[in-house]
Amino acid sequence: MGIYVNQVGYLPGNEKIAISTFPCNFQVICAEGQRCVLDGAASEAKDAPSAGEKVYHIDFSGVTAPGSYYILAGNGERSHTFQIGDNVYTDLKKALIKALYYQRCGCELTGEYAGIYTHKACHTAPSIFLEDYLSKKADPETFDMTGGWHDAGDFGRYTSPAAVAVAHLLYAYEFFPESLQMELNIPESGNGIPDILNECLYELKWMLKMQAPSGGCYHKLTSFNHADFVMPEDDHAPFLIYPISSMATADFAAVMALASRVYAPFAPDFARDALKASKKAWDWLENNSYMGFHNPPGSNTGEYDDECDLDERLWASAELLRTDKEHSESYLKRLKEYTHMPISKTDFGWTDVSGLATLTILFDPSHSAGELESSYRRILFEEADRLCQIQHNSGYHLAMAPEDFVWGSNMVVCNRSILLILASLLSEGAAAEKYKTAALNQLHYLLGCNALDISYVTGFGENAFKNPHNRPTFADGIELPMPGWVSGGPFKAPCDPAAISAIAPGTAPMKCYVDHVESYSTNEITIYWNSPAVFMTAFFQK
Ligand code: G3I
Ligand code: 9MR
Ligand code: ZN
Repeated sequence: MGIYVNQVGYLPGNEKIAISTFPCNFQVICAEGQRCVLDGAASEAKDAPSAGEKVYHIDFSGVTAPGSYYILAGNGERSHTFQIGDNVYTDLKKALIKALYYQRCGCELTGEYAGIYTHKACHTAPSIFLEDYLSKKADPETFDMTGGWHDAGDFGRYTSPAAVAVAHLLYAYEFFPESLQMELNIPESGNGIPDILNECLYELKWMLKMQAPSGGCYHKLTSFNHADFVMPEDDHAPFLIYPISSMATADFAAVMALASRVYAPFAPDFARDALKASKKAWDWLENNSYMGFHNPPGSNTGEYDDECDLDERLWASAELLRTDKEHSESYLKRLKEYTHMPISKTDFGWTDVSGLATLTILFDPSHSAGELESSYRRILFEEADRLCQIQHNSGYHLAMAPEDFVWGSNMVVCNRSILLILASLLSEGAAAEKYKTAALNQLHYLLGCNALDISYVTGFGENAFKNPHNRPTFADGIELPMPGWVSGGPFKAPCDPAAISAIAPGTAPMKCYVDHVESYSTNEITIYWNSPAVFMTAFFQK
């Protein structure tokens, strides 16, 4: 039994709906002074199929005065305390980005910037090719592959996830620059470049090392097997350069084109290098067909396997078309071809990046895609309306059907918010409001308006999760995890031992989660689960 709210809070003018699991009369209590500022009755029952229960809506949109509040039911049940205010998501937005700094690999994190979450320089040894490692070659060629962000709770660095994470952040900056000017207290702070771009540059510079002389990009840089649960500087396994994949190459081409645009005013030399690297990757793509990736036998680091590279190629063609005006014709030709392939156009995750193509096509100020634009617009709105419909039927006002609770479901939650934000930006009046509210509902879910009454961002909310599957969190001896991390969240088919033993078979998808440090399938953190949350908060918290 419970009453669930966004534990961080609400902006004054927005719709505010708490979810109760029982019918009730309620009061909204202002925590300072314990005054009741609104009372009423919850709605009639609504089905919540993903949670396997009925729920009741408590609409308290009428409360707009800044302050701390909670909701009290007639039977004495109460919600967590939350805030109403103009800046409720300001600290959250900053922490979601700062979290990436803690993933920096190859350098020391000092107390000056990392507070208590310091670590020594890690993974600084030169790397060798996987094949040389496997054949135990006597004197293998070595490469400096240092830098970048640890992908997740593991120390691997993978090209496609890196590209997607950086893309979410750079697009967020392109859309909402006024919202992303804050300093993050990182080593580069104060150098005249917005810190979000400073942080992304750390990753992008590493990514440039992942391009082979042929123009193709290596799929990943990891040890052969995952490290034990140690601090990164205590992981001394060799980091290996795995083969090229066409997904990695296309994602690289796309994000480097985007980066060359975004960094042009701030770091012109880097912007030039990025465009050059992007075009080189494009040439490789033009000369090579699908090149997939699977781990060799015995290797268990992240696979990020993908049977289809057309969405990645689509995104690369769309980004280069927008950025590199010199070769528009060849990009447009490919963009037309990929557009007609039977692939999604509305996803924003590492497996399917097609939505990033849609985004860049629809918001390209020079409308380089010409007549193709209208079909992308139609597809975007079809998907936005489908998501609104799912929300309407979900009980929790969440655009997630039971089957959508995959590994990393919180990424799907955030990515769908991005799509709804785009629909809002492309609409006017009541339609724009409708999509905006729907996008915001996804954030409410993430921050506590869910069947487990939990905030899926560390350090934000009275009942925020505390035990991410993250090696430093386990090994650093510090009680609380770094703030600002998004958990992967409920997974309908949990598959790690910790989750399997904690979650009874038949549990409803929205409840298939355990806040346990060993649960990699429900409670890991990744760079590309934080990045869409940055996009979302940058839109709502200007
Ligand atoms: O592609 C199928 C889709 O066709 C199907 O409808 C759907 C239904 O479940 O499954 C889809 O595949 C899923 C795939 O992700 C793509 O979403 C797999 O079931 C699912 O197991 C897979 O999970 C991935 C997981 O690695 C295991 O491979 C996560 O997305 C991915 O985020 C995660 O990544 C790991 C890295 O390997 C290592 N670093 C940490 C990171 C986070 O846990
Ligand atoms: O810690 C690893 C996590 O980052 C990955 O997402 C996950 C799936 O690849 O694997 C985790 O590592 C586990 C390994 O796969 C099996 N032995 C236990 C490891 C730590 O729990
Ligand atoms: Zn490292």
